[in-house]
Amino acid sequence: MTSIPDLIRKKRDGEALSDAEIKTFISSVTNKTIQESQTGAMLMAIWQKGMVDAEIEALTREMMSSGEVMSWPKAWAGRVVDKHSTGGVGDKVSLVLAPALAACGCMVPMISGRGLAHTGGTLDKLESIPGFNIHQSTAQIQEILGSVGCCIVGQTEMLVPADRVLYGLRDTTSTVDSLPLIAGSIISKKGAESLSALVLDVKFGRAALYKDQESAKELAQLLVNVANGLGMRTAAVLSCMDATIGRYVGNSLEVIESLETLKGRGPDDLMELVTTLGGLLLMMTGLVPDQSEGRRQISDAVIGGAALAKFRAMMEAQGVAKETAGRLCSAHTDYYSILRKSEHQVELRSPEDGVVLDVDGLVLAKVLHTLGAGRSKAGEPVNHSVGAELLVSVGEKVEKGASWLRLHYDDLAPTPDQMSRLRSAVTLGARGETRRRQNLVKELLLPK
Ligand code: IUR
Repeated sequence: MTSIPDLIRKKRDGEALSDAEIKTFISSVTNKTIQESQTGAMLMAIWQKGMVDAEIEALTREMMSSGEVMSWPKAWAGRVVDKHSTGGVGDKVSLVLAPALAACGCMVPMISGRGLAHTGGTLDKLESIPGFNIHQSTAQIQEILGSVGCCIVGQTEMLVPADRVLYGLRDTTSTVDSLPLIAGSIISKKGAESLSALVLDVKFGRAALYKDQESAKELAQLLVNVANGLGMRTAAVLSCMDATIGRYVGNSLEVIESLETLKGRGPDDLMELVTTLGGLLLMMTGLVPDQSEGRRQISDAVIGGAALAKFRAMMEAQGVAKETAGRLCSAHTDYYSILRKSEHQVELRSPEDGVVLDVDGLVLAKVLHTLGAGRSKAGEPVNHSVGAELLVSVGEKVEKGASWLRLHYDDLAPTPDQMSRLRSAVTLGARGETRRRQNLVKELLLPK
C-alpha cells in the first residue's frame, strides 16, 4: 500500500490520485492513523494542484462512507429531498421550504448548519423558539419524518466524521476556498442523507462567498455533477445575494418573518426563492410533471396554510410545547410574548425625500454580527434577539424623517461609527428615479 508521504508527494507534484489512494487517505483521517501535519499538507497540495472530476467524486464518496449512511423505508423511495444553500443574509428559505415540501408529499430530513461570520444559520434561528431541539438521532429523524414529513436538525456525530476533521483543519491551514474540498464537504453530507433529489442555492453577490455569477456557476456545476454522480438527482439555482432576503435579519426576527410567510403574508423575494427551489425538487421527484406545476403546488401549500400546519407539527415533534407552537401559528400572534425581544430598539430615519435604490446586505449583516447576532468562532453563543427590520424596500418612495430601519440590540450598543455604517447601507435616489426590484434567481442548472 502506498504510504501517506507518497500520497502527499504525488498530489504535490500535480498527479491524480487513484480511487484506492483517496480511500487510503480518507480512512486514515477517519481512523486517526494519519498525523495532523500530514492531513494539513495533503489539504494544501489539493488546494494548490486541484483535482480532476474522478478524484473529486471518489473523495466525496469516501467522505460520505466514513460514517453512517442513512437508510429510509422503501415506501419513501424517490421522495426524500433536501436543499443546500451556500449562505446569505436574511436567508430563511429552509424554514418555509421544508414544511412546504412536506405538505406536497416529500420527506425532508433537512440537516442544517449554524451561522459563521456574517452569514446566518438555520439552527440558530430555530433555537430562538423556546424548546426547539435541533439534536435528533437518526432513529428520531425517521420517526419525525414518518409522522410529520420534515424535520430540521443538526449534523449527528455519526454522519461524515471525516468532514468534521477536514473542515476543522481547512480553517487552520487556509484551505477552505478549494473547489474539490468544498464539493467533497457539502455533497458527502447530502449523500449520507440518502436523498432522492437535491437542490442547491448557490449565491453570488456582495454578501455571498462568491462575488460574481461566473465563479458561483463554476462551483454550482461542480456540485451538480458530483451529486448526480453519486445518484442524487440534483439541480442548482444561481441567486443574487446583494441585499437581504426579505426585510428581517437576525435570528428571532427571521423566525417571525418565516411564520408570517407561512401565514401567506411573506415578501415576494422569499416566495420567489421558495417556489423556485421547491418547484425544482417536486419536478425531480416526479411528483409533478414540470417545474411550473411544482412552483404552483409549493405556492398553494404556503398561501393555503398546509405548510404552516406542517411547521407547527414539526415544532411539536422537536420539543416545542403544544401551546407555544399553537400560539406562534395563530393568525394574529404577539410574537414577543413567546420570543425574547431585545432590550432596546432604535429607528433610523431617512435624511431626505427620495426613492430607495439599494440596500447593502453585507454592511447590515456585519454590523449585526458585531452587536452579537452572529459568531466569529465555532461554538460561541449568539444573541437571538439582535437584528434589524428593514422598513422600506428597493423601489419604495420615502419621505424625509420617515423610519427606514429598526435596529434591535441589547447590552452591546451600536457605536456612532456603526450607526453611520447602518445609514450607509441604504442608498437613496432622487424622486422620479426608479429601480424595480430585480428577480433574485438568475440562472438554473438542471440535471442531465
Ligand atoms: N459548507 C460546508 O458544509 N462545507 C464547506 O466546505 C463549505 C460550506 I465553504
